[in-house]
Amino acid sequence: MTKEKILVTAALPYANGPIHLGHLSGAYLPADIYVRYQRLKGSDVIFICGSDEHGVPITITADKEHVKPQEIIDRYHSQNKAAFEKFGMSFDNYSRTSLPIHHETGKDFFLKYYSMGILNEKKSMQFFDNKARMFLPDRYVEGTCPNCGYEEARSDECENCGALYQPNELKNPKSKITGETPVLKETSHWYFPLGKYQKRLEEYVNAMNEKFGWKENVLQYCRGWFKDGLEDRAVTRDLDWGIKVPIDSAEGKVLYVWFEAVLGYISSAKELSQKLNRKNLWKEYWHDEKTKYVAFIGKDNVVFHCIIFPAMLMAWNDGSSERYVLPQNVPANEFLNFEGKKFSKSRNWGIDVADFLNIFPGDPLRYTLAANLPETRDTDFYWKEFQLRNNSELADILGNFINRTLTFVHKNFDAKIPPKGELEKIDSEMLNLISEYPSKISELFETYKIRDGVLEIMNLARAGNKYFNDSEPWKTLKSDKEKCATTLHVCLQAIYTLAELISPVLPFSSEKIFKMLNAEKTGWNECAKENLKTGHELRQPEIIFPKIEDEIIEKQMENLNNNETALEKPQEENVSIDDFMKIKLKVAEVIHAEKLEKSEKLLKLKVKLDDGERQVIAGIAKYYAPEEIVGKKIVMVANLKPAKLMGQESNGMILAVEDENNKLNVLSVGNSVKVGTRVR
Ligand code: B3M
Ligand code: ZN
Repeated sequence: MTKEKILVTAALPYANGPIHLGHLSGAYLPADIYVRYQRLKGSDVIFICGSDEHGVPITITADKEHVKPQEIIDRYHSQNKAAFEKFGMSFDNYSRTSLPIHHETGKDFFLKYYSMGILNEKKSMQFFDNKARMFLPDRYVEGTCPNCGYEEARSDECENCGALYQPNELKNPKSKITGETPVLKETSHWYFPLGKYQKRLEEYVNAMNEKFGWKENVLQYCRGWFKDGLEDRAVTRDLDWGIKVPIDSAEGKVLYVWFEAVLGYISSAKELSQKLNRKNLWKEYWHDEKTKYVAFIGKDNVVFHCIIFPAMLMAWNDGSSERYVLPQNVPANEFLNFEGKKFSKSRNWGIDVADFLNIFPGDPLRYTLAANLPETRDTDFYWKEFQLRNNSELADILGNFINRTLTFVHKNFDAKIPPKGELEKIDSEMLNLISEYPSKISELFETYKIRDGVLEIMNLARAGNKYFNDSEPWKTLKSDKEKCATTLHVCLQAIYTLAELISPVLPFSSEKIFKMLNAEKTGWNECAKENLKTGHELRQPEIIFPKIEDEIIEKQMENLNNNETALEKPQEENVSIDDFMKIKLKVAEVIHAEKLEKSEKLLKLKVKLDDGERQVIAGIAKYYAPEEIVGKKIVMVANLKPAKLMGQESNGMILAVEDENNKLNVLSVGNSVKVGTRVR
């Protein structure tokens, strides 16, 4: 039988800050468990990752610290690489996008598209800083929002009120580099014609989903993008940090970071080939259509991995006989929060991976995260839960089962595997249960239900404890030694199987268990067989999962709360009823809606109120087609100061809420409510 060839990638973290537990839960831990599992299955798998070292945020950090971007990426590349190792990530290669091999790869792709004639060059107006003599990326320009007057608004979007506008509408623009007023100047960029691939992409996503079952959350994101319609995307930027655009007329331009970052998966595999001195190794995976390619990412990266990257590979494949495989599955996770709030570096909310592992080394973190992976919805890390999972599951269930069995055998059977005598019902049932486990867990891991798999493995340890209790070996030791021997024999088989099945999740602990068993792994499909022969000698048992005391956890919680820096936002204050009543919330009926030209996000609405009709510009175009919103009775702020958005008058604001899929839902009321009714 030929082994299945599997290529696994995990999102390349930005070398712009330390990774945190949320990153581990989102992409890295599930990827590592999956890869370790596949290796035990005997699959031919390579596991690829690396640092994403370009992009504007890195240059901003460098500016802030008055150092070169190189210094920032060197720092965080080595920090993150070390943290991953400590956490037990088993990448075959951890590369960097600043390496020449990656720059060449990025340029190759650009030139391929360029020579195929599929890139469009388009002109646009962008802010230019005369003093710094450079075009300013959006995040380098700040000004006053034309809508709400917020003074730190971005060049085309206001964080405060959500308004979107053209750069020339921003009032008082300032360059964040020099503080000078930038001027609008024409520049040109190359665009990848994503829209042309829409039909093929939809077919691709549907086909993969039918064959391999994509996750519902991932499909929803994709469908949302398809529904809005894919548009051309600029693949170049005016910046001097990144991969230089490899054509003469592109002085001062680099490839857009997302365009080249995804190619890091290819260049990292190339680097692995070099390191192993097997020049074509990477091609054996990337250029073999039978390769199963699985890309692990967090939910914010879905569009890049399910739409843009596949389109880029399709485009390459159209123009080359060396064809790349597309992702067969992209099992993206939702987010992990920390004690009920989003991780935040600036607010000091959360904990670095390295710091965590210094205090709690080894597997307890992997277990807690794995048992609570945000596979279908956002989840939270809580210190108390971490303690509970360690103490009541790792220590009291798994650790206890192993420890009581091994100590018993050491004490009463001379540290040797006792013989299996005649089997009673309870023994055969336990052996049966053990034998079902590898395929049971396989089914879950193969379908990316990593969390369920982990919890299910723990159930085998639970069953082991129950079997031990029900068999009462401490009694049969005196009354029926043969039966007692059988019980311990079966318990030891269970421990062997557990040690192997849990090894993708708890690699460090699994190693310790095998050491105590004085045995080696046999592979996933063999691990439930009788691998420990009667008479085989065991080593000294040790406690694998020490309990974590209350004080230690309390100290962590205290640190967290003490270190949290107050939000820059003003403290929340109660408002008086008079204040509230100043805002006129009213029911209005949408009588007309149309897309606003040149805007992906805005709909132009005509609404009817008790005092007549008016126009409102609403940022809901991604979520509602015009015909879907017409006829709805919605709730709006009727007395908001008029504003101009993209040159259009807007009189009022429509209320909406975001659901857990980040989709905006407009607040609406039943048809029996009259237009103009106040909401209070
Ligand atoms: N660096 C974004 C992130 O870390 C980005 C991923 C790149 S994957 C090619 O979320
Ligand atoms: Zn604003």
